[in-house]
Amino acid sequence: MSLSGLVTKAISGFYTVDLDPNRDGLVQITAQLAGRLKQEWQQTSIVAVGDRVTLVENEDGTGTIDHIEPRKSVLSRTRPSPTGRRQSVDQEQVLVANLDQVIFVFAAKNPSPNLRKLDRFLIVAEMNNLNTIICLNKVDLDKKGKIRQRLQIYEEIGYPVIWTSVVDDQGIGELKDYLTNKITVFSGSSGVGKSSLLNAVEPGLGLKVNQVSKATGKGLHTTRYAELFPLENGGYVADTPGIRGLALFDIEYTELDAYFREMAPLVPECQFSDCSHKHEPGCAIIAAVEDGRISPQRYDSYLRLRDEHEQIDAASY
Ligand SMILES: Nc1nc2c(ncn2[C@@H]2O[C@H](COP(=O)(O)OP(=O)(O)O)[C@@H](O)[C@H]2O)c(=O)[nH]1
Ligand SMILES: [Mg+2]
Ligand SMILES: [Zn+2]
Repeated sequence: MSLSGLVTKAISGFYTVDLDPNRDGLVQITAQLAGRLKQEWQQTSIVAVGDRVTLVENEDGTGTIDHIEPRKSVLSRTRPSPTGRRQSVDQEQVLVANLDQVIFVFAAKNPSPNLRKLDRFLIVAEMNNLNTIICLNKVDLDKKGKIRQRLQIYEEIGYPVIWTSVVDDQGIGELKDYLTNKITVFSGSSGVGKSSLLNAVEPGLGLKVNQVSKATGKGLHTTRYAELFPLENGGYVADTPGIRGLALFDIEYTELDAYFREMAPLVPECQFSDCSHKHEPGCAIIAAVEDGRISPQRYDSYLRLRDEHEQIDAASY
């Protein structure tokens, strides 16, 4: 019998598949890849959580995956190929496939938010063409609202920002509304409260909440594998392994400006088509920073990333 479903867990070649409704009433199956597919791909990202697959049930009750549907979206460590999954397979390391959105979680305190890091995350999201939501958790620790204020610029440039506190039960309902019927990836440094938020949204999940080290203010453990957890009201969430590995090693410094939402539309107005926006005359970005349309903090992030990537580029020749 041919079955279809969604891969919710992937560990060393064994895949857990949540099955679509079927004649036998099977709900979930553990499956491996057909040998033919393994040979075809020779890669770790052949199947990722979030992939839709078809499979056959074996006599011993396990499954064999014989087809993987093309991906609608991915969260990968590297740039996805615009022509689909086949060509990019050499470089692409997919963490989650077919996600609808990513929620970047920061804490108001313990650990303090690193907005530089947020700007990096946002570039990864823009590169992957993902809907992005920013969640500032632990707002109970932001008594004076200082951190909230610092995050307001992200709302101004069009990213939804949710303010939450697991302790004070703030914003949990709003967060829940965002998750319904979607595949959502939670990302952010260890210790910001991702597992706590997911447990608050869906008490049945029982995700392990980590201790934060008193000495460093950082989380002690990270979730090791990406796994999709089903939500009662429909949808799935993934509590990804620390996103530390989401480096921007596959990006050209000349295209960085395209991934800053508020800069991209202004770039064609620069006098020089190869404008670096660092010092050129007639630069539309510099003009926008000067008259307050672009935040100095975001511009500074751009400059730092640009320098960083120019150096990476120079070092690779
Ligand atoms: N004050 C405060 N602490 C929180 C909040 N959410 C989580 N924490 C604490 O932060 C620590 C790390 O939480 P955890 O969910 O494991 O973070 P994760 O590593 O991102 O999954 C734990 O000690 C939680 O109890 C919050 O809204 N306010
Ligand atoms: Mg966690
Ligand atoms: Zn310019």
